[in-house]
Amino acid sequence: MFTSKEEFKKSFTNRLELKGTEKSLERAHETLWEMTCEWVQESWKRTNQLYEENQDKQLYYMSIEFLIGRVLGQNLQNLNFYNMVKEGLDELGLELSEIEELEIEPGLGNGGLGRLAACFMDSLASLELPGHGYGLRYRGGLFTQHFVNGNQTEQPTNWIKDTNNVDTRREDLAVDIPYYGEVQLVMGLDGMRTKIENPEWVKAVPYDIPIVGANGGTVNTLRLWQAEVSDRSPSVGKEYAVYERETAHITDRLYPDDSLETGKILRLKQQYLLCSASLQNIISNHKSSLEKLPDSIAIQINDTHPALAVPELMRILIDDYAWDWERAWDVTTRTISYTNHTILEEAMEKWDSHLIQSLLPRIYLIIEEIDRRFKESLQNQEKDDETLHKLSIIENGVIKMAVLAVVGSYKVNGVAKLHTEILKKREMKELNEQFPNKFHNKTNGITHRRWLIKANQELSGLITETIGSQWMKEPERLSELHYFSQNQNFLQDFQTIKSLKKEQLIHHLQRDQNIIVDPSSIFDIHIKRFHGYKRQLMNILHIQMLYDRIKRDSTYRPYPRTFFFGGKAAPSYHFAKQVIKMINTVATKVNNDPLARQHLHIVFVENYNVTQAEYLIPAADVSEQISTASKEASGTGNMKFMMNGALTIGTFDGANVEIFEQVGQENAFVFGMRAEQVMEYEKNHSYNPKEIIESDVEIEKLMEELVKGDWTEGKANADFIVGQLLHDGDPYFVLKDLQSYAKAHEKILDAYANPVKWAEMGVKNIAASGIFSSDRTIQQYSDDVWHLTKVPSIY
Ligand code: 26Q
Repeated sequence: MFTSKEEFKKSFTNRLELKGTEKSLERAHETLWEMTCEWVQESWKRTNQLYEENQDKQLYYMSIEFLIGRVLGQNLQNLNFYNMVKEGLDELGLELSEIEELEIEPGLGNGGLGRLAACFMDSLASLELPGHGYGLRYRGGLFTQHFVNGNQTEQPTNWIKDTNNVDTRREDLAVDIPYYGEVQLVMGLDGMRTKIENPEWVKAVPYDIPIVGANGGTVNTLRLWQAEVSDRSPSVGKEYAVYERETAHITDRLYPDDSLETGKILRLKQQYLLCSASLQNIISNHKSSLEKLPDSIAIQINDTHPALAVPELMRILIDDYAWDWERAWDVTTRTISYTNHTILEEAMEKWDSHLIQSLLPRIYLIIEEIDRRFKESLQNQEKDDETLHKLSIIENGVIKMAVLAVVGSYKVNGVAKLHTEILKKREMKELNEQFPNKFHNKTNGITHRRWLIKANQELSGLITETIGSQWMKEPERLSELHYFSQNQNFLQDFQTIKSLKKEQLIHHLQRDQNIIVDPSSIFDIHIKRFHGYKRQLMNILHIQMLYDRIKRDSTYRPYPRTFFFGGKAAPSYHFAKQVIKMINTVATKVNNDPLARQHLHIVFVENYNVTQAEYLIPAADVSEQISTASKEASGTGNMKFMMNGALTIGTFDGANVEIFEQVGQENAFVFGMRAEQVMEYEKNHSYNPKEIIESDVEIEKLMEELVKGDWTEGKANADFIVGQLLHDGDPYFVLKDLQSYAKAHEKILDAYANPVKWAEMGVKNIAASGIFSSDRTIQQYSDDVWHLTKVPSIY
């Protein structure tokens, strides 16, 4: 460890020289990486020692995705070395940001759910809480997106290098996972035991990533499993080469679908590998006191993807430790808790019984028994058929993972107030009535260390100069900024920083995509996965309306705006891909029109990921959070924008509701239908988009243009978009909310015309954003669900 810049420079130069005379940026990166790893190593070891000595309760967060983003800069930041290293390198003629650019971010997640898991890891370590992650080490992360002729293309992303990876292989902790085989009863020393005969064994090897908390004192572990061939005999009747290939396949890539792709055997193999390997690993450390498991550990499952943890923990306790069912069920259901992240019916995981039965025969029997006992317990409760249907885990050959997860855990939560209410009152009403104390809300959060301190060092510096540095530890203290929303000097500094962040984004885009953007335009940013309910389509339709108005009305000359889009569509999600194609087509038309381009500019950022988000969010004036009310469980991008002083245009959906509550609706642009209205329309099937078209000339004209193909290239594209809006009944209420959205945009223009007022609103947003730090979320989980004790690091 070093204590001064001079020491760092000396040590860095010595190491660099050892690597040879050629001084490349790559070599500097390698050197800095190795040094950082060494600094982390010491604290990592010490943290683990402390946990072991104190026998502290440990939390294990199981998730099929961890979208951690780049690691080097964040670790330096949390170690409090960032500025010293930056200055030191500067003096050596090296640019830290350029070194950081060499890191390929591990894209081990699709979007919100995976990024949330990463924010939680950061908060756990920063709050000095013993909480670790279990996930999968996909060889290929989320695909790289390129546009060819306006269409999304997908290339594999390989983030793993030959040397200097972020993770360390732990061969010593490898475990074997059984797939297939037959369940048999065998006589053991203590009676009959269940055993799986002739399974196909797969070895799961863990790779550990250190999670460095604020100030570098606590370093927790993110353990990712990789599938490999086992030394045990492979399955009978399968060629070794086939077994080898199939095994490598298991953790070969992340499923690039964030909602739809179910029923795939490979996905099931992934889920079981995660659950079984993690539980074997956990249990091996608690063998001697399994009765006390709920006091010594907590397991949180991130959505239902790791819900097989319930039957797997039962299996281990019953088959490997000869427990009876009741004892095993008691311990299991006091150890596991579950977070739901969706209310979209199609995203609720269901598995074909036959598939589970054949791949995981013992697990299937346990799920069956859980279901049988649960149904038995309901028998004298006089439930109607509809209720029994909602409460069944297995029905008509289908296993409902959400029901399994609720029944098998002691706490279940939604991720924003509105979402939890919808779960309790509608989607999971019967389950909530059955288990009245199980359901609770934990509104999501984001780590302010990555999304403000790291991504916007300039703003973070200004905040510290203004209110001191305590807000970094207690982000709710950002509220002290409220007072400065009336201070002209402060507002001016805030504006200067916003312009600087815009310049930095422009520079980045110019280098990456050769796009030139007007820095004085309003930066209006819509970045997230492409999905019907997120309504990127509504955004682009509104831009078309603006274009028409500019062309038609010579008095309408609005202040210049740049509309940024960013996001990927699941490769099999055709509608989302058509929207991407359409946005690119509209962009070409608008950006090349000599008149329109003075007012409107569309920029579609290719390959949106965590790194791009770190450039985009601090530069935003306007944050687009426009999902159909009731559909977005929470959203977390909304919080990142707010914390960087952007103003939200949004619906009353997910955590937007709480954002508006915190900052006041007068400091945001709220529009559109409420969740109850949407759900009412859905229930009664009473929404007819044709009525909107017929009663609104502007929308009618827009639809005519769409039908004619004015805004699309090729007939297929027009047919798809028009088809969804007209023939499929506009399932996401795009046309219904369009005018209300347009009015909210008008208000944005009015407000922006007064720059001081605009800045004031931005500062009020920052001041009200502290509650959305994931530190608050994690503290609430710890208080209400996990009951962890802080383990102060020695620093
Ligand atoms: C399921 C089965 C097969 C293949 C893939 C999947 C799958 C994968 C990922 C299903 C869902 C996801 C991800 C869901 C997700 O990201 N949900 C988001 O979670 C955020 C964190 O809570 C919320 O803020 C968002 O509102 C929610 O959409």
